[in-house]
Amino acid sequence: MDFKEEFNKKIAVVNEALEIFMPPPDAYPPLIHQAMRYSVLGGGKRLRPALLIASAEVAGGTARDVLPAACAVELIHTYSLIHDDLPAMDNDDYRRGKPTNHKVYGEAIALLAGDALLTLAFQLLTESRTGRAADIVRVIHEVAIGAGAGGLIGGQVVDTFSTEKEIDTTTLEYIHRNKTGALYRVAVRSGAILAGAGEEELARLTEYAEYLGLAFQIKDDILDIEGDEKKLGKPVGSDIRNKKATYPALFGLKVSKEKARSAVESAIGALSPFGKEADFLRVLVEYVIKRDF
Ligand code: GRG
Repeated sequence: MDFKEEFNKKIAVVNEALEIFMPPPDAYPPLIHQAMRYSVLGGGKRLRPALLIASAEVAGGTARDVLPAACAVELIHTYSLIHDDLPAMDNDDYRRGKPTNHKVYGEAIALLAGDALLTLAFQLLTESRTGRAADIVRVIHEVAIGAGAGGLIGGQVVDTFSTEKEIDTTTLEYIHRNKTGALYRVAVRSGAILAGAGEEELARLTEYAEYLGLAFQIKDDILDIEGDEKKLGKPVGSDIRNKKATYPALFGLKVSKEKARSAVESAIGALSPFGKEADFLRVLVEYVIKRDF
C-alpha cells in the first residue's frame, strides 16, 4: 500500500463530497453560506474523515457508503475551530493558512457559521447511504455525545478554565481525551459501525483511536514549540503565551516525545488482530507524529 497515494485519494473524495454537501455560495442568505464554505473548503488535513473512511474499510465498507458521515465529522471539527478562534476563546487571527472566520466575516457571522456547520453535520448523518437504521441512529447518538458537553465541549471548558493554573496529569488527560480525542474516537467508531463491524472489532478500533488522539495531541503541543508557522498555517508559541496546559509544559519536551512514541506503539498494538486491511491505519498514526504541519 502506498500510504501517500491512499491518503491523497481519500482527501480528494472527501473534498469533492464536501463541495457537493455544502450549500452553494449564492443560496439565500449568501453571507452565511459563504462564511461556512470559507472555513470548510480549501484547507485542513482532513484527518478525521480519512480515519472514518479507513475504519469503515477495515470493517468491510467502502468510502462511498460513509462519505456523508465522514463529511459530518469534518464539519463538526471545522465549527469547533471557528468558535475556538473567536475573541472570547483563543482570539486567533490565522487558521488553515488564512485569516480566521471572524476576521473576514465578523464575530456574529462566525458564531452562526459554526452553529450552521454543526447542525448541517447532523443533517448529513441522517443521509448515510449504508448501515441499518439502528446503526445510523447509534452513530448519531455517539456523535452527539462526542461533540457535546461530555466530549469536545467538556474538554474545551476545562481547558479554558485551566489557563494560567497549575494542573495535574489527570486534568490534562481529561482535556485532551475530550477536546481532541473525542472526535477521533467518534470518527473511527462511526466508520466501523456504519460498515457493520462486530463488537470485538469495534473495541480494538476504539482503543486505536484513543491512542491516536493522544499521539496527535502531544505532537500538536510539541509543534506549538518547535513548529514552523508557515508550514502550520498558524502562529506558534500560543500555548506558552496563553499559559495553556500542555504535555511539554507538564513533562518537558523529551518526555513528551517519548510519550508520543509510546502512544503510537500502543495504537499499532491495538490493531494486532487485523491483517493488511489495517495497514493504512498503522501508517496513519506514524504520520501523525512525524508530521511538521
Ligand atoms: C469551541 C467546542 C469548541 C471546541 C474547540 C478545536 C478546539 C476545540 C481547539 C483548538 C485548539 C487545539 C490545539 C485543539 C486540539 C487539536 C486540534 C483540534 C487541532 C486542529 O486539528 P487539525 O490539526 O486541524 O487536524 P486541520 O486544520 O488540519 O483540520
